[in-house]
Amino acid sequence: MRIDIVTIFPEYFGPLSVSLIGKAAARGDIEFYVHDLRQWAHDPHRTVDDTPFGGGPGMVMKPEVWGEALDEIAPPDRTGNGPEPGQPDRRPRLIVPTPSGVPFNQASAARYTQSGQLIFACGRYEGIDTRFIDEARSRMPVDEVSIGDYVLAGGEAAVLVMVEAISRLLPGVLGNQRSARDDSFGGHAAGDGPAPEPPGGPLLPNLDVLGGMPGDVADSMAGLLEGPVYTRPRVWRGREVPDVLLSGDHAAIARWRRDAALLRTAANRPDLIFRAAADPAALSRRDWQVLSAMGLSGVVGSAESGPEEAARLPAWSRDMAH
Ligand code: JEB
Repeated sequence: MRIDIVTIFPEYFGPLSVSLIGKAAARGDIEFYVHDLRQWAHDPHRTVDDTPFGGGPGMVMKPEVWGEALDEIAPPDRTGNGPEPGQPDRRPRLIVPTPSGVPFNQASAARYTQSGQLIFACGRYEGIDTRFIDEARSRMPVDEVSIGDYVLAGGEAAVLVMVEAISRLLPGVLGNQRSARDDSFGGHAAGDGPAPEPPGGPLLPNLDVLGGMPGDVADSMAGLLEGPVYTRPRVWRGREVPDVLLSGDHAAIARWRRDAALLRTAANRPDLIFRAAADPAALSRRDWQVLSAMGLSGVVGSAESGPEEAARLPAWSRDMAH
């Protein structure tokens, strides 16, 4: 995959030469091109911003500079035509981080691994003149995305986050292909190929649009956060590793991990419990008993077990789930 990044702070992307992503880039599995936007500004001061029409605070990035950058990185003739019918869209895709974008998530990351070229446009100030986005959209797929509900000073940090989430899904980038699939949020490695839906339909939030792996341990945990993990020593500062993890009883270990994942999910992300509750296949009778025993993150106190428990989850979790 080729990744182009346009920014007024190219130094910000030094971390891309570090760790697994750096090694993948050194091998040529990912090609990074970090461009200084100011190379497309032609005045003596290399100006990239101007005052907003209509007034208001701050500055807005000029469309001409961004337009020239895109013309050079993705020439119009390479981007104008859509994909062949039935073929994946291999055109370069422009990704513009913005606080008003659609949420970027694990499914977005998995989808982006299918592109041959991603172009990230890092805004600063109050953002980029919207006519640049409109122009780009007439030439190629464009996504305005947000990495979360907080306000950054520019797109650079968001691009580092997205590039890391995407890169670790590329074949050969992650040392251990398995761990990309076993994560919370059901990521998988690109090139794993499609997988059948689990019985009862896709589990939530396995938002992985490309499918999971049959027989994958992640399948049993799809829709839940990861539970706690332990390594040696068996006792550290008086704190013991739970005996079941040393028992060699694989069924008991799987059940213990499932319970721990349920408890942590109910405590930290009740919205995910609510979503799982809407899927008849997602939670077993035993799962419901575990949730009831803890009072569904302290919200449900009943001993009954079944989807009716979901009605007791906080209203905000219902909103988040939809
Ligand atoms: C991304 C950006 C700014 C209004 C206020 C401040 C370019 N989750 C996110 N939060 N903030 C950003 C983001 C993402 N993705 C983000 C790009 C830019 C913030 N700003 C500052 C813009 N508009 C400028």
